[in-house]
Amino acid sequence: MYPSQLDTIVALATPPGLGGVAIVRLSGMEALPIAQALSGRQHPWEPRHLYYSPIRDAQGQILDRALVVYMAAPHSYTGEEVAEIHCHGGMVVAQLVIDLCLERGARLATPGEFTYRAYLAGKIDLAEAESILSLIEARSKGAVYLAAQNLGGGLARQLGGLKDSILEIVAQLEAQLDYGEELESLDPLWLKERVTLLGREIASLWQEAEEGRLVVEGLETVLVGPPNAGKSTLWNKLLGQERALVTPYAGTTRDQLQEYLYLEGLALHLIDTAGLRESSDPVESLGIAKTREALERASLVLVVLDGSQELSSDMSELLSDLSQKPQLKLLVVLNKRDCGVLLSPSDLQERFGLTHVCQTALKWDQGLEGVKRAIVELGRSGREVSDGALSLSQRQRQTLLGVRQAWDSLVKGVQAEAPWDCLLLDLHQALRSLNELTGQDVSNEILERVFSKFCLGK
Ligand SMILES: Nc1nc2c(ncn2[C@@H]2O[C@H](COP(=O)(O)OP(=O)(O)OP(=O)(O)O)[C@@H](O)[C@H]2O)c(=O)[nH]1
Ligand SMILES: [Mg+2]
Repeated sequence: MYPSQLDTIVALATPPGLGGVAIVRLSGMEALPIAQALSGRQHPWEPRHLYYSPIRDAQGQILDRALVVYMAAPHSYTGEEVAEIHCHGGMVVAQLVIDLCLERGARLATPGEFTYRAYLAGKIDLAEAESILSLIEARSKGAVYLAAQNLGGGLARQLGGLKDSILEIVAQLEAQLDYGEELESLDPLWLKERVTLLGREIASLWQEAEEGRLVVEGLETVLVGPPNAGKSTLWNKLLGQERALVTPYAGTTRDQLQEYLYLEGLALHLIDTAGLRESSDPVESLGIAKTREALERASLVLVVLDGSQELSSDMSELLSDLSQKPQLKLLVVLNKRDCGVLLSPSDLQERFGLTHVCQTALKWDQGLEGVKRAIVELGRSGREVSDGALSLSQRQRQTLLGVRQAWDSLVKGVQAEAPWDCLLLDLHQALRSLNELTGQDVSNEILERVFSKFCLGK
């Protein structure tokens, strides 16, 4: 997948562009000789000591003064010889330093190659590599802490106990198959109890992963309503910035706008949509079709209505549809209170069995706090209490689903008193999926997929 692992690789470890400092990172056998050549400093090179050195080009001309550090194998991120040159940030300096490294025999690293080498050297397992990616991509404080839990092999440890328990059942069943006559027969009650107990553990892992997904991705929250009701006004006010266009003309928003919002620790993926109405304008109609798609995916819907107007039959239909979806959290905002009140919260609550209705005059900042409180209350409600949250990549969630499915099939088998070898098939499948989850048993294709997501220089 990657070009030769024997090469010394180089890349910018910090984001490109203007900045105080840029770090050029080298890994491989030639890392130290190249750093020595560039800095003109032969020895001593104490590992992990920063040396302040001029950096010279091939003609001996100084192009920067930098801090250079060397990390001896195997005590480095990649487990190899590593050197880092902390030069001045900017568009050109770091690129020139990289060019000098290339001239001296290094090769440009491919995205994720440093972390891939760390994985090959056994410095980190695949689950840790994925957590490093989650950490880099984290958009909230919660997501950072969650990803950090898995660094240092946390996930493998957490799942180790479950794996041992499954292996214990496997050992018992295999012994029965191989030496059945010589052994005391297995107590079916013991088996049933173990399988039920571990099933509960797997279900709670799933719950924790869902909780984690919510922290990382945010609750899918969609603003809908008729045109001109004030959806974009609300979207802007919640985010505290004038991002969406707000005009007195109905049909202003067409493309969906999305942002992440954090309210009292609750992460929301907040989507502003085109107002729902019959429209002959083809562009607006496309926007409206997208609104309907977003509604299908939503976990929380904020229906924004102009409370100074009668409820239209469209909106009445929408409210009765949405209020019948059992999993959906629904908040109705009756806006434009300053223009009069034709829709009262109690009336709507009664008609549609709604729990959360707010009255606002968003243009004048009235009622915004109430909307925020209702969002937090709804966002937190109905979430099953679990011990914690688990940060899993999409790939890992998929494998955890595999564990669940194998276990469901096992439970059915145990209930139907299926033969031991049938039960063993499910148990082995669950183990395979668990190993895949922690990255102990993965194909090259999966490795490639994981590492290709990294940015250059990581
Ligand atoms: N009087 C009054 N006007 C408001 C209030 N909230 C929003 N408006 C105005 O209503 C108009 C429409 O607001 P938007 O936020 O663009 O409405 P929208 O629902 O996003 O509209 P579309 O994107 O066209 O679907 C703008 O002129 C706002 O300034 C309010 O509480 N009172
Ligand atoms: Mg709008």
